Amino acid sequence: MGPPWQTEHVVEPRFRWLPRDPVPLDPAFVAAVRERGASERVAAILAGRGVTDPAGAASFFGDPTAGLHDPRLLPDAELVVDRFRRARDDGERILVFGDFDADGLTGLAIVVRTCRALGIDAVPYVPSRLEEGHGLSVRAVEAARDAGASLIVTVDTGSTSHREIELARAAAIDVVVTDHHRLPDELPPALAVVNPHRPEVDYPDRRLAGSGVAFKIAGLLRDALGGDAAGVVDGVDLATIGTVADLAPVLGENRAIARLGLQALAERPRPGIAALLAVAGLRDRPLDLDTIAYAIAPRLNAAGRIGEATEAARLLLTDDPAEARELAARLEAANATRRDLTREVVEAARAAVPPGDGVAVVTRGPWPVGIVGLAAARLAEETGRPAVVGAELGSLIRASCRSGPGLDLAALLDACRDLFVRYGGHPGAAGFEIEVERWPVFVERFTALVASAGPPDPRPVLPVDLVLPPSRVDYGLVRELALLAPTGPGNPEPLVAVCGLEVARVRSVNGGHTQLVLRRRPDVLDAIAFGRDDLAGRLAEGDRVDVVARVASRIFGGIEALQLEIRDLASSGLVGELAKLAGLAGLAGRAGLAGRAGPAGEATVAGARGGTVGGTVGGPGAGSIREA
Ligand SMILES: [Mn+2]
Repeated sequence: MGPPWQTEHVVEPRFRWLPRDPVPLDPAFVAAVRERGASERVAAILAGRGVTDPAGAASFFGDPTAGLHDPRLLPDAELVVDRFRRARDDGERILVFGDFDADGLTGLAIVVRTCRALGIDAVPYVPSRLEEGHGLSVRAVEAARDAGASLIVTVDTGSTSHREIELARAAAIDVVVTDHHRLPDELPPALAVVNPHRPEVDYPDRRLAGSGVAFKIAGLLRDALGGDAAGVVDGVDLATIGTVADLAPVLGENRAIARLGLQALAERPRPGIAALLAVAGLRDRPLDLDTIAYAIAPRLNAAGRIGEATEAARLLLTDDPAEARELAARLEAANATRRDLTREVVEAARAAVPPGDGVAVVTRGPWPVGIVGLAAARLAEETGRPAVVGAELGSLIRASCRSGPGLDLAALLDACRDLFVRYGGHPGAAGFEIEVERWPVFVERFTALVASAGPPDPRPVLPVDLVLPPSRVDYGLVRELALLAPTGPGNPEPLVAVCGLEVARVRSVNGGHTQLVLRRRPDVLDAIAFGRDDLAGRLAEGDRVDVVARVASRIFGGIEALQLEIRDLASSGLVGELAKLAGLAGLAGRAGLAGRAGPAGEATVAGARGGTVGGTVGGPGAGSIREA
């Protein structure tokens, strides 16, 4: 067979396959990983994710409770304990103020439940996204005063609420800030600021989400004030939901939280979560972090996006199954509305800015503020260009911006700062508020800035963890990669590039998928490409392909079988970087030769993405673990 450009069935990759840069591996680290039943290739993947030493390996694979740090290491921990003790002893009322997203709501539920368990009167308060926005609100301070609360505890927010905290102080209300967002140079004037980002504090892990900080506070209070309840791990299920919803990396202490949380969710789901899973039709499915990210979090967020998030807070606080069912049904309805509205906004934006028109998608309309971020994300993904979607609010427009890699939105907005009422964000996601009459000036300047930044590669990146010859795809690999679970943000599902497979059978299956049988010598591998019904028409028997896939093992009729869940597919040799790696690893053989004989048949790549691609060839023994 000739090179791929001479065949009829050339399939281009849809993604930019990005093998990770190699990083040198500490032999002690590799030894620690081997002790846990994994090989050097898993060590290489972990190193690429920032886990590089024996202690890191121990916490990654070891008992998760050992991965929880002492909450007394948190900044202002002692102040917090003293203030809550006084609140309990004096019968004070506390207003717990949580942000309206899933991280804030779960954190709020943790703190309120802990207070109540300790005999402290706690009132939950969730701000309105539309009317109060982010941060401690003046309205909440007034509500605290009216309710006779003498202490406000913020959750997942408050680090920049200097003015509102001053207001509370003027009303003789103490404020304890618990948060995980970046701190400004000047700390807010609160009684205590529990934020792992405080520069002078050496908390062992700064990656906690807002609900993670709340979970730590709960442990701190139970240990200090809880008597019999000291040492009890409670609320870890809620912290897991908040952590994953906030896309905090599931590594370090967050991984410990996630492992304990998944266990708690499976063994004793609280009524609100059980009801939410039931209305989503997911009650009997095994629960993983994807279920949280794609089913639980959007439903908790939906109420805040199209109405008031208070209902979601009530769902997390209730112990009554009947109330939970009723609230879950309402969230389900809110989620359906959210979905319809997002579709409407995306369609309206598409009509206003035809695809292929201009360097960026910039549009505005009378849309809910809770929806424009979702719409911008969808448009950016669809078009491969930055998207700005504005919600018109009288004389103001509140806009959300989204972009793929290669463009720094925060820097772009910085260059337009003189036009905004306020703005902020990250490279990939940002937002601003602007007066209506300044919008045209913004649009002109923003598109000029995007244009001068040059054309981005519209193809999204697909990180590749391992490059393997077909012969190395086996049950040993499946078992080893399973040790990385639970996977999620920061610790994604490992993807393997398998080079030089031959299409033995291809057919489309119901639901818009393509099923393949891929030949390697002497046997075949089953494969499925979800959402890629185009492949059935473009591939034919005998075509040679490279794939990037998740390696799964499925039980069909009592028999275990390997299955490649294909994330992307290309005609063999089209992805030059892989060919180079494959060549290094001795996979160049196109006639079904699966690498040179011997153990050096595998390229492990690890490390930060980007830059030049070079492979570390697995040394002697690298591929020999559990090889059949
Ligand atoms: Mn958060």
